[in-house]
Amino acid sequence: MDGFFITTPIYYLNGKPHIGHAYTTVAADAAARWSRLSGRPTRFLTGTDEHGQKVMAAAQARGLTPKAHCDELAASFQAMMTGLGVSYDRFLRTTDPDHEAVVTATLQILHDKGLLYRATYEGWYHLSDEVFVTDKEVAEGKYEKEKLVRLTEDNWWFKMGRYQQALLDHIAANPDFIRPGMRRNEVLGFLRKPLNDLCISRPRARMSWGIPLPFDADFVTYVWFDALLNYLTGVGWHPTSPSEGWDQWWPAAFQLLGKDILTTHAVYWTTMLLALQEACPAATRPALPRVLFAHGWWTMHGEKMSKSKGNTIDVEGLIEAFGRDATRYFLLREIAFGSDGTFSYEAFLTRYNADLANDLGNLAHRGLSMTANWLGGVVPDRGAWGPPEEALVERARATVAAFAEQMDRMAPQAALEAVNELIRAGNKYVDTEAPWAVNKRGDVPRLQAVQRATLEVFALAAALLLPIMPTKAAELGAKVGLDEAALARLARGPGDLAGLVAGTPVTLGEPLFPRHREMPASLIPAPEPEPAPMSEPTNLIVYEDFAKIQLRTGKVLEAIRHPDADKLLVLKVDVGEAAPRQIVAGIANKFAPEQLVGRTVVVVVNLAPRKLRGLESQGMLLAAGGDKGVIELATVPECPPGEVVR
Ligand code: ME8
Repeated sequence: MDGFFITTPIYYLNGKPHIGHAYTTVAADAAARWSRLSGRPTRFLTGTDEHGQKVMAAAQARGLTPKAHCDELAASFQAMMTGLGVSYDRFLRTTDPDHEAVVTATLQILHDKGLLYRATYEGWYHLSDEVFVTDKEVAEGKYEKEKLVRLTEDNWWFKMGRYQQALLDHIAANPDFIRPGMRRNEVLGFLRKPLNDLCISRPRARMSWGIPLPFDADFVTYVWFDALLNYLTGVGWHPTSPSEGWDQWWPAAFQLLGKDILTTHAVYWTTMLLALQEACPAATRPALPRVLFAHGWWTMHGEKMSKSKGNTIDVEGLIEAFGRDATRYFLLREIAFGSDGTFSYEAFLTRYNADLANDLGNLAHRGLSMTANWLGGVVPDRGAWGPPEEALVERARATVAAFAEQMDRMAPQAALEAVNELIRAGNKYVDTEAPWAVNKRGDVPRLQAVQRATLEVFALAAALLLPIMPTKAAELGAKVGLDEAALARLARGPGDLAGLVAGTPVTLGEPLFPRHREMPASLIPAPEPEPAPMSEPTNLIVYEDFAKIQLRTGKVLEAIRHPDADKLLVLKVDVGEAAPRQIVAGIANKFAPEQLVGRTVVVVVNLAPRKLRGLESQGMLLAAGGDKGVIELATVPECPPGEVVR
């Protein structure tokens, strides 16, 4: 049987993981678990992207070597995944030796085939995105001017442009290659312009944290060229000495990604594979993945949640408050895979209470407690099973079919909606059949049928929830005597409500999804204190006191988040001295790092250096806003750096 291989992007180690990373990973995990339920050999790859400018800058800001920094942060991504019960088969780090070997060998084979060349680039370069930007893109205003520098530089290039037509042909022949359809159209739009070649190196003199080019010691590999190859390393591929069985996994069934990295996958990655088809011996020619699925973004207050904006939701807090399975459930149930969605704690609470505490909780309670009270606490015979139960069977069959179809097409939200409907139908059935009335009139065969049908619906719902809420689903199943293997059979079965064994004891136990009336206090941001009325200044100083403070204009050259403090940014500021100063400023609540680069600010330059959360700050910026926090920075836009301010 062909294997099922699914991947997530590998995440940059320039900050701690957040809900966005959890999202893609949990979606892939649910798909992998669903595939495993059918007995299909399944492989699930995730990991971390560790080379390049962003990661190097983050490490430098913490005074750590890139490797030490990455070891620490990779562990925090692994911990996030463990916390969410993610069942990856490999967590690949791009600093792993087998990956570095694959990158080196791939570069060599493409070089030998004449698909790489060295040439001088003259033009715009975007510092934080690490991309070369055309004059046209600059004219179109696609990039913020402050982050662009003019560069003349020798580099190695991949002949990407020559695969443009092949890529277009592939997209035309495989309508599901890029999903959803709107993303496919975006890529087609992008490919209407001539496709340029891709710069795949960075001069070691400028950026040394990368895999060396095997044929030119002056360069390291561009981080995206290195990172994308992880998908092949992850199955044991190598251009000349692959592991046996790599082609059981490749091509991937699904490669999941956020819409932010659509072009790098649909264009760079795909053309890299096309080039490898040209350069590799027959045995290692990699096909194109079956589906590239670009999902939407979680936003907060209308903005993409991201490490650089600092508006992220902490996964750990949610897990602590609601449990891993409810967190997984919310992420996959709340928005359609492919669309954007707004994260709010209110929405989390509403969804949790409505679907899990109420609907599922009710069905469990009714099935289990009435069986315990009136039928000796064991799964009853089918008794006087009749038309209402048969109608429920029809319903269950349709649910199982819909669930499978939606999971297979990577639509977990629609799959879960089908389960919700089954649960609601089960509750409605109980309302209509009123087992309390049946019990009252002493009709045991009917009572048996109603309780058995209710428990069967409950068991089937638990089975279908297995890939989404693995821990809770197993606990739910255990209440009616089903182990995971039995649940898996039910999930993949016909849905004929015949999964339970009469006579098996049932356990009511504690509710698995207790109702939460309000969000736990730990997750709610503290209210802002009332501003104190402005008072007249009291402690007057003389001019000589003021003159002690040396102020100078400074241009912000770089800005990144402090790796260990949410409120702090770490800036490199040119104040007219030989080297820029590092200034740590408590302004992350107000500004994203990229908003600051290029601004000319006012710096106190004779403040004694001090350490803020482990990083030395060599000065201070002036800003407006009192105890309530920064409102705006004092800036002098037209002024060169290093001027005295008085
Ligand atoms: O791009 N909503 O890494 P990255 C939904 N290293 N998903 C989100 C999200 C959000 N607000 N924020 C992040 C990189 N993601 C590269 C990838 S692959 C060879 C190299 C998820 O750390 C989403 O999957 O910036 C997105 O594509 C990914 O995290 C980006 O993670």
